[in-house]
Amino acid sequence: MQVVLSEDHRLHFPKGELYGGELVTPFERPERWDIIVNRLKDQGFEDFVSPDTLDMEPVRKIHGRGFLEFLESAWAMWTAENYAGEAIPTVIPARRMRDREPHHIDGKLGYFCMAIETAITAGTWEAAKSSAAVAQTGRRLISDGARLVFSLCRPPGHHAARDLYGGYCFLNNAGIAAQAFLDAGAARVSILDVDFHHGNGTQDIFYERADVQFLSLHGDPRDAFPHFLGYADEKGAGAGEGFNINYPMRPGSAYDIWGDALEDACIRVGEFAPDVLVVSLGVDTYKDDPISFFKLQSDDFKTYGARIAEVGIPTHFVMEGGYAIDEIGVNTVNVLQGFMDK
Ligand code: OKP
Ligand code: ZN
Repeated sequence: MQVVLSEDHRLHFPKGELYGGELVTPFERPERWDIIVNRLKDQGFEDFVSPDTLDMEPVRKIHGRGFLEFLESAWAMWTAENYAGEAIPTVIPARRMRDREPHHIDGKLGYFCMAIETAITAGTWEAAKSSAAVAQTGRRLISDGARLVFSLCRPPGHHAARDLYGGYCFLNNAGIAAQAFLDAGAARVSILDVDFHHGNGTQDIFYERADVQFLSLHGDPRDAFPHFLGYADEKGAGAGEGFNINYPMRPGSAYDIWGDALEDACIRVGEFAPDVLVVSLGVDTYKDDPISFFKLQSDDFKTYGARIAEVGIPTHFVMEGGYAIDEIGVNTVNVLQGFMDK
């Protein structure tokens, strides 16, 4: 199994995340990557591939131009104000306000943000681009014939919408990979999002498209972040009608419930018959995850990796979340080993 990764993820490490009214060390931190790499090495995976240079073309197809310009310039605009801390919005365009991009960085941050726990720092844009390049390179390896590739993206991507960042995400890595597969000749791509949180960004990007099927297993939005998307009645619109499938689940859900949702999702992927399956792989479904409420055990990750393999389609795993740091390596690699052992 080839694993694509880049040390450049370290360029993004904010000191603060607004959590419970305090600035805490972010749950999404560089150490997550180190622990996954250590587990991969322990288990004999050493086929590490560095990313190719980022191709902005698929990025521009799924993200808005103004949004990309904002991400690129946000830190410079923030420091130009002589602010002492990291870039966090304070004002949000809430209901009945105007949908216009302001000039001032305080306004721009709110305009492009979907959740304010996520700070922008000096290295954020470079790290976000390296993460997208990792996903693009995984795409190339699958197009070159691999049955399985793991793109160890960091920062994650599935909350990043066409023109929104937040939830630790800036560029939608899985979406960029899916778009690149289509650009390389694929007719259809499925994105299966098994992260605990709803992949609102990926859903948003492909909601009206028939060439990308999106399926997400996640905590019920009434109880779980991102709270404002991810209900079961969101089924796609226009040409995309029927190609968006959500599986919200209640607090405390364990593998008996989660595995049934995965079973249904795998059947739906089989019916769609994509050329490639992109898996947004978050392991925050684990029972001890500090910010999530599902109850998967470490062995369940092997079980579901094997079930995904049974779909029988070339599969590109793209890393998303997982914050039980001590077990993030075991749980992530269990999915990949479950897939390979099938
Ligand atoms: C990113 B990914 C819960 C606060 C949630 C943000 C979570 C972002 C998750 N009390 N804060 O999907 O793993
Ligand atoms: Zn998550």
